[in-house]
Amino acid sequence: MGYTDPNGPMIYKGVYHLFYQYNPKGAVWGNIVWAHSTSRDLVNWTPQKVAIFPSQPSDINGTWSGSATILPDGTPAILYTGINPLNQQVQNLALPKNPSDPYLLEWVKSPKNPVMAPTPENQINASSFRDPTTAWLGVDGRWRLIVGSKINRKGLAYLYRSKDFVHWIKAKHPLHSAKKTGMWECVDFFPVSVNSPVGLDTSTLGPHVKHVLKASLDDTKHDYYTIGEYDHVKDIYTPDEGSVDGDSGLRYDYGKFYASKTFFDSSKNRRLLLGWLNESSSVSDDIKKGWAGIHAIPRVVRLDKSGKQLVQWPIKEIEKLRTNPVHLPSQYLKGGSVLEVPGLTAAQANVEITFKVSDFSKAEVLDTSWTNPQLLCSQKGASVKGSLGPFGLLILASKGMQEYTSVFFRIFKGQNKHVVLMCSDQSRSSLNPDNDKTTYGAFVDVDPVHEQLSLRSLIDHSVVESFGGQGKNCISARVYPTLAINEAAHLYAFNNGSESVTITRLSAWSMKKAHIN
Ligand code: DQQ
Repeated sequence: MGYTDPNGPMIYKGVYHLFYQYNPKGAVWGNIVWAHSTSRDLVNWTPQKVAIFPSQPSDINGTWSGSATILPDGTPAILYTGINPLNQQVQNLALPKNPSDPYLLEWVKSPKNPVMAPTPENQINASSFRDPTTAWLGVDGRWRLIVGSKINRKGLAYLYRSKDFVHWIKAKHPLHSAKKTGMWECVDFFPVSVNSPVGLDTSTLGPHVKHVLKASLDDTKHDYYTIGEYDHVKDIYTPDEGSVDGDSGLRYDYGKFYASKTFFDSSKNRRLLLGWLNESSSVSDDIKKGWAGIHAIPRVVRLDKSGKQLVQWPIKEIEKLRTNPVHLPSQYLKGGSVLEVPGLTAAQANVEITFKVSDFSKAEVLDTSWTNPQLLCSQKGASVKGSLGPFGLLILASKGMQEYTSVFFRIFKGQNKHVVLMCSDQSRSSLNPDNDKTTYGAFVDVDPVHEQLSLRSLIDHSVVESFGGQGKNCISARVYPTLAINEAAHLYAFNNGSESVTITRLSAWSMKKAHIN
């Protein structure tokens, strides 16, 4: 069975709902329906019956991604992309059959569908018009939402407005567009607070609010975002200076993470991010194992103090799976040394490690041509000795080190500050040659002279989700060890630099199994 994009996440009457693009017939993409799961804690999930499936002309060839909006009377409405008999992408509305049911098992499609469609007048490209967002309510009482598209290589977010949520009119101008970015899939648009960590309802406007626009770029299969200003009178979004559109801009995650979507969790005043982690195994291995595609652990997203990027952190609820804590005392980790974290089910664990570096005199100089962090991480993998780093974790490691995934830092001397590189190196993760073992990496905006360097990794058999610099940098990887499995998996801290570093904190927990589908 295969699944991909998270769709329509919401909380309704105390129940979290997650729908997702699902192929009931196999571990590959196809036959797409909206499968449905519910949860009270975002950790343990109950599968429900398929919520939305092809049944009308406006979706007979597919029920693709979309979003939920909670209307002012509390009713949730779903807008999703349907594929019509001409294989055109159109937008459809569905409402719950019985709004008093907190599980929202039955959905009724609007007789007015499709509610947005490409026409000769609007000139929308009918094969690139999909994934409506959660709508927000303007001060003029009209709803707004965006739908991703492209015109040649220009990616864009068409803006639609509606008074009644049923009749939608395309605005003259898109909310935003950017040249040479290709198709924008699964766009997301939401406010973030400038001076508070709390999340905001999607319709929030105000002086202390910035907006985030995210596009899943079909060309690169990564989720990119900018931070900027939303002019709610002109209905135009402008990224801040230095907030770059497209594939040289910021990413939610520098590993695998796609087609993500946020929602406002009104029960805890936070904005949560859900994303799809696809496989790094071969299609034939996916078919053999019978499933493909998982979702990342939900993350809280907020604006960083700098105002220049988001920070993300796994939801607090995941901590209830923690068991058997292991806390190691603060200690030096000499250059060339390895330290096992004992007493863990290392194949299913949560580890938090913090490093302090005191002597920067030997830091390698950052060559001005090293501008691509992912490339730098693959050239300077875990086995390449440095001076300040690589130091970090060896995850899902076999006893003889035939297999391991390493997540680590390197510190360089830049022009007028030190530069921290964070890498997730999968090159030795498995003896199976058929996996994609690309190394991932990104620079982390922390000053190692004044701040300690923290790393948290959530490990779950084939998944390693790592958060560097308190969530300033996230890298998720899929790995398929053949030896380092279950009880044979180990976890180590390591330092392969010439200089010592201090581990000021090392806490790890085995993680219990959650109830999932
Ligand atoms: N997946 C859906 C589309 C979306 C794409 C189809 C992104 O709606 O653009 O399954 O992964």
